[in-house]
Amino acid sequence: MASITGLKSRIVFDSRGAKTIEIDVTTDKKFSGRACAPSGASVGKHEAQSFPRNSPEKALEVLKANEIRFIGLDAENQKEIFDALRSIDDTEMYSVIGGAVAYALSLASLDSASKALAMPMFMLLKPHKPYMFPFPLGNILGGGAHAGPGTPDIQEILACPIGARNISEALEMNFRVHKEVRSVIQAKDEDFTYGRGDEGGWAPNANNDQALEITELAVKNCGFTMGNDMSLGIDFASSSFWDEKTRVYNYKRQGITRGREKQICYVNQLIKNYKLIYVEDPVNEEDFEGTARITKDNTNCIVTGDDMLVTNTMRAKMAAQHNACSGAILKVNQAGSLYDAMNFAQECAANGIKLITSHRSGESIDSHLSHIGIATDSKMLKAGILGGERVAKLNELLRLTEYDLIDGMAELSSN
Ligand code: 2PG
Ligand code: MG
Repeated sequence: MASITGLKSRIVFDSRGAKTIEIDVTTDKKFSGRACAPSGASVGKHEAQSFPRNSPEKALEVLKANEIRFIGLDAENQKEIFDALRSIDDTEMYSVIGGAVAYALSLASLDSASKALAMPMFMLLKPHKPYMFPFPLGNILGGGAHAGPGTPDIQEILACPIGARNISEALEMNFRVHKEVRSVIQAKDEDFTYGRGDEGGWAPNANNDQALEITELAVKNCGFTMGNDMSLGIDFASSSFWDEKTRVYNYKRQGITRGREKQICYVNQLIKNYKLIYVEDPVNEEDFEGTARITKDNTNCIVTGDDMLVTNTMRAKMAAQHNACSGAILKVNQAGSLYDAMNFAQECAANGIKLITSHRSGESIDSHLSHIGIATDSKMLKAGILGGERVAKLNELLRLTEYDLIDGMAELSSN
């Protein structure tokens, strides 16, 4: 056991320069663990609320008034941390203490326990083999809420190096494609300024279809065979351009709208044309039925809920009832604490829904995400592409090869 003997909390800034919360947890008076809460730009309606009344200061105030409740707890035991959080805040969305505190406290505790017990975080979360490396799902090109005007309405075009034999090769393949995408954009647009979105993907002046063509060409130019070495995916983040009043998907930047049926057709067509291995939030976050149709018609594609499931166990149950998703994004801060997120992971696994552990668009240089990806048997790790806060997670995967415990790359097709 690693007993919590001290807590320190502060306001710091994330990769977008927004205020967030960082917490240090000390165990046995000498082992210090740290975690910093990330934040999203495309936020699901049902996610945990980051801060009470949108105020990081208020969140710290609530934590400081209740610090004593965490002293003496076993830092490894996430249920104890969860119960203490719930003794302060029993609201559905952590609106009293805020999801940011729930996130940072639970991760910092585990980090500290990992140091006290001299065991990597992933082993504390999952004590037994098998361990596999998730495939890095690299954000190659994007738009939407992560980039400015003129960029695609689709939030992210993602690369997954399915033919990679090991994690190092996988990362290298994604970086190569990312670099080549820049050259392809440049050849088409001499005014391209090398602009990038929040997660490092290129942000060109291009519509959705052009963006996909650019990426496909870059994959070919690298000498990779689509569907063999490399596959593509898309995070539509479609709730961010779904207009509830007029009930259309408003592709503002492209100057067109699509109704529900047209959107489903468009998604199916893109999956077919580009042999997409992965689509995320292809329809709005409440359309379980539409997602179920896309899932049923595309058994070779991981149809994933992010804004739809918000790492919430009840939403995972709803998806299972509707047969709505073959994949689920796991973002701890959407759920609040690590305990909440691990429950969600169990629910997904029990229903044969594949997990994809994910960063947020606003991040820190923490690398805990990589441990969570391995411990939850995630098939993929969505961690952006470039920028110190993104590469921190990818490099941690490389460090973890030194444990000789991880048996290679995840099996993408099995459950
Ligand atoms: C997403 C994420 C990460 P955000 O939509 O999947 O890419 O973005 O953190 O802005 O929700
Ligand atoms: Mg998403």
